[in-house]
Amino acid sequence: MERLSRLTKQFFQTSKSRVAITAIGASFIAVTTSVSTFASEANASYQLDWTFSTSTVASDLHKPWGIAALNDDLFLITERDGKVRLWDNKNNTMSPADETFTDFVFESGQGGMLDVLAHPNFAENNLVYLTYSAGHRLKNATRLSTAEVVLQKDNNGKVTSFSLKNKRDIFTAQPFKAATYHFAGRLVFMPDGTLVFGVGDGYTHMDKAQTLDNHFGKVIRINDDGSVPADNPYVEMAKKDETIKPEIYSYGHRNPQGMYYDASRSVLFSNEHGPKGGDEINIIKPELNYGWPKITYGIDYSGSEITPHSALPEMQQPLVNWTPSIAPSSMLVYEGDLFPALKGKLVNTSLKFQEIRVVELKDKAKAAKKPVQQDYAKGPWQPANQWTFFKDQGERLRDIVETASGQLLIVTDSGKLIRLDKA
Ligand SMILES: [Ca+2]
Repeated sequence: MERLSRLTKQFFQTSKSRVAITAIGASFIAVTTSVSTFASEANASYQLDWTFSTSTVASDLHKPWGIAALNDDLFLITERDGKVRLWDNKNNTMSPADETFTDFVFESGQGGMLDVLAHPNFAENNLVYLTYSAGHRLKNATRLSTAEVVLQKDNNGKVTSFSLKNKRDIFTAQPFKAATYHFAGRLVFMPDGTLVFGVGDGYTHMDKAQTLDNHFGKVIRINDDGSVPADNPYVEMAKKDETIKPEIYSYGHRNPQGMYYDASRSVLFSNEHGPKGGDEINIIKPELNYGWPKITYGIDYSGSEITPHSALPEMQQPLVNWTPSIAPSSMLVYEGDLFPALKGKLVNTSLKFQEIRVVELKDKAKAAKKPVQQDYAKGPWQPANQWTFFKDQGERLRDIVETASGQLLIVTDSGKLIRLDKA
């Protein structure tokens, strides 16, 4: 913490101002554009040359949590009370909220409307997936529903409004619990068409992350209709023991946040919240135990020890261990050409550290120029340099998505939608 605070003071922003975008539509505002040219370096041996302009294109969202592309120009944004907005990134317009989900979403503590993701065949089926906490204070759970997006367009084909219809619940984490912590919920489609997402340990159910008779502290994998894929790791076990949950893909998680399938490496990445210290990036593989709460590099918020172990046999070590905790919230692997410096790097958003944390991975086999012993989960990948950007915004960054042209869109807890573009 000490070292990072010191380093972030080196961060500065140039004062170059750019033209603000004209406001269009009901609730669109565009505030500033400035150019950020330098980052403080978390533990880097070279400077990452990432220069970008920053525009706050909306600032009246209610605790936005998820943002997802429907196509090149349109994005859905969830708000914690269950409302959903449509952002037109070409015309810079924000729709009025759709309220289909507000009666079904339990907004309290860390709960509420969570993530949104479009079906890979969205252009044909208009389907989106939404996660949220359902229930009430004494009995709640992470739930996943689908809905169809209906777009109304004017004569020029420009979208004028949207609505959601045919809400259908396809997964509810079991069992229900009390209290309103650790729901996880970020969604990702795998290349085989299955849908993967985390369910948190519920905070008061951390020990259940180690057993297969519940969904707490798990990464879940289901088909796009909610059914269980036949090749899930515990399907056969569940046939013999009905207490086993066949939706489980991996276990021993605390509160998974960002999830991203990196097609170039054929790897599923996730970051997750540790307790005080011990935040992690993991490469997620089926049937593996990621250790929580038997192993962790963190301690309890009270300062007491959760476990004496940071490593045990048959439990995965994190790919990246962030101690102190940066509180990651989402992640992507940058694939675009707009910011060449970011290509192939892990771009993580942070709540507590209020920054974008860029992580470089190194292929150790390539570095050694010969085959090396590979870990089943991690393959040849190991973390190299890390850099911190965006600290000057003073915002808890909640979700990030890359547009077709390589821009980055970020939503913040204070209600902003910020666009990073070429400087
Ligand atoms: Ca772990």
